[in-house]
Amino acid sequence: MGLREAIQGEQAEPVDSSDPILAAYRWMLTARLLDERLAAMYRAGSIYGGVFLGKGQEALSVALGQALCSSDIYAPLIRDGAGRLAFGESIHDALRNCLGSPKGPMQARDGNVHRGRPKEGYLPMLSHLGAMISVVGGMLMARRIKGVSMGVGATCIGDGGTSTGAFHEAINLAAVEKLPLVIVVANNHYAYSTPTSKQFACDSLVDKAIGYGVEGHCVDGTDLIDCQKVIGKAVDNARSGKGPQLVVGELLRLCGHGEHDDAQYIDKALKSSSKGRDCMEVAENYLISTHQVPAQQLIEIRDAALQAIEVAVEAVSLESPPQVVNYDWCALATRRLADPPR
Ligand SMILES: Cc1ncc(C[n+]2csc(CCOP(=O)(O)OP(=O)(O)O)c2C)c(N)n1
Ligand SMILES: [Mg+2]
Repeated sequence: MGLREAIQGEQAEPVDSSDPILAAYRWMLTARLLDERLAAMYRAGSIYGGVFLGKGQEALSVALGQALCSSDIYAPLIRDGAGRLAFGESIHDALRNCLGSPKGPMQARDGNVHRGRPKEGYLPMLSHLGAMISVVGGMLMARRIKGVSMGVGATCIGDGGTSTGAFHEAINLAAVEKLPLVIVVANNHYAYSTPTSKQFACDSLVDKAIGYGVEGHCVDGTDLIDCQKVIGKAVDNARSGKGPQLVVGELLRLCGHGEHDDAQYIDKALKSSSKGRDCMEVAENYLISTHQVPAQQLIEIRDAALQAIEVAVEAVSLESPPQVVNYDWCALATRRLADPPR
């Protein structure tokens, strides 16, 4: 059973397979509005820990979530709200993690970033910095050894994450094993406040692909249409036996590292360059001027997304808090967490 079937009834939006561009826009917008709502709740003191947003990365993120099938493996990172919705996560589940509801996929153990449903091939991240590549690679190897259909395994990483040993070891082994693995790098030009010039010396991150013997692709991460085309091709390549694919999206994080960070260190020239474009505005302009979608329809999509978020906020806020004293602190791998109660 895929994620979408497992959470039936709580999806953000129905899938509009007749128009994948409009479907992607819905998920991007819902993710952006949900992020804004989470930031407001964090500032109001309703969310403990951190809140990390994906503002500016929605086009790249959604294109991967949308290119996958429900039987594939998907390991998103902290800025992948749009991809999560496209893969089938519900707004309710996203909120449950942040608000500490035991009905959430991680049963109130974790904050907004570590959430998933492993049984459905939707993995909670261990770390932002490269750990998930080897987890996805390991799951693909397990499927191969068991002789079950492998599908595609996909994960995301930041520019900073590509400098870690975890990244190197995992992509190297995936290449040797010719795994159907897609790694999407969101090059937002900063790892927290460290610029790319202090992270690596190659001209472009995609240059790393050839060193590992994998296929590399560049994409304008601010352009939904380009993201859908390039990531769609990378996923098709992996599915048809061409081995691991590395996709590097150029964009900018349009917010701080987390909501505690004002991002004043981001270079002004970069902000006003094409990399600093807001992918939501780029998508809206395309939808209206080229895709012939009436502006009124976009307003209706926004209203519907806002309403869906408010309905979910109200419902999840009423869910009982965890009874920590009586809680059975069994490990993640046990059946109870892998299959949370509905
Ligand atoms: C081993 C380790 N060191 C440091 C951190 C703290 N940390 C989390 S994300 C991050 C920056 C990651 O930058 P990048 O990979 O470019 O991703 P981005 O935040 O830009 O999406 C850091 C330093 C961590 N989680 N794990
Ligand atoms: Mg970064």
